[in-house]
Amino acid sequence: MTRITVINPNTARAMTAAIGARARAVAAPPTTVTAVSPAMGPESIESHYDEALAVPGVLAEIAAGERDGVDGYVIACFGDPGLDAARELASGPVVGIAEAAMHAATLLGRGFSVVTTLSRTAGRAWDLAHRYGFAAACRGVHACDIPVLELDGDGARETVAALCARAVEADGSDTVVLGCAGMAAYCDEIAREAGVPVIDGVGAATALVESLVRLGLRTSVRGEYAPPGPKRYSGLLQPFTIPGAV
Ligand code: 5HY
Repeated sequence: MTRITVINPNTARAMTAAIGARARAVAAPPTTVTAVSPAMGPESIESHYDEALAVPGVLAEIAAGERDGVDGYVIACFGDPGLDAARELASGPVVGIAEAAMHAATLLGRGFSVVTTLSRTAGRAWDLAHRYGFAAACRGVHACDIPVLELDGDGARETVAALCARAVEADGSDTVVLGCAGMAAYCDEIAREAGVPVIDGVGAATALVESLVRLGLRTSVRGEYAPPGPKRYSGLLQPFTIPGAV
């Protein structure tokens, strides 16, 4: 049995439940999916400050998963917060939803548009496209300016769907990447209206982690993702001390 933990880095429980439902809809038995939110962190992630403060909670969930023998992880926030640090802690694969969605998009078309939440998060999406090697494939990033926790509100789906259609026309792209885990619930509906593949990172990342585990592939422990060495952390971070610190 493959055990995947899908981490919603924000603390919005309803969003975690929706993310878990989407991941379970994609995973195939005998894979089991557990969706979690950290006990600490921002209620939503819409700024660099939010993202920085989400990372300790993500790492705490990875450490808990390692104690429990979890096979792989999804970081279900479009900024992929803590992804590299999580890979230093995890023995199995760790995949971020932005990373997964962008990879999937480039397998389905030559150029993709990202439709995200607030305009201030667009730079992060561009940064990730460059980091993951998709600067040329990312044709545009468009913000619907709906706050993360209002994406399940009246009219939000319609607003996102209309922006997806406009983005494809404006960018000349042939796929759309949804730039928030909170959009996962209406990915299929939007895809039917958009007329192009619309990729939700929660589903893409879950499928990727499941496939990597099935292939027997794990995070490399050589080089940059080697486990962190023994070290003391003080104050609120004391629980993150790496055993073996003198
Ligand atoms: C997300 N924030 O997927 C991102 C989206 C964003 O709380 N979950 C969040 O706007 O960056």
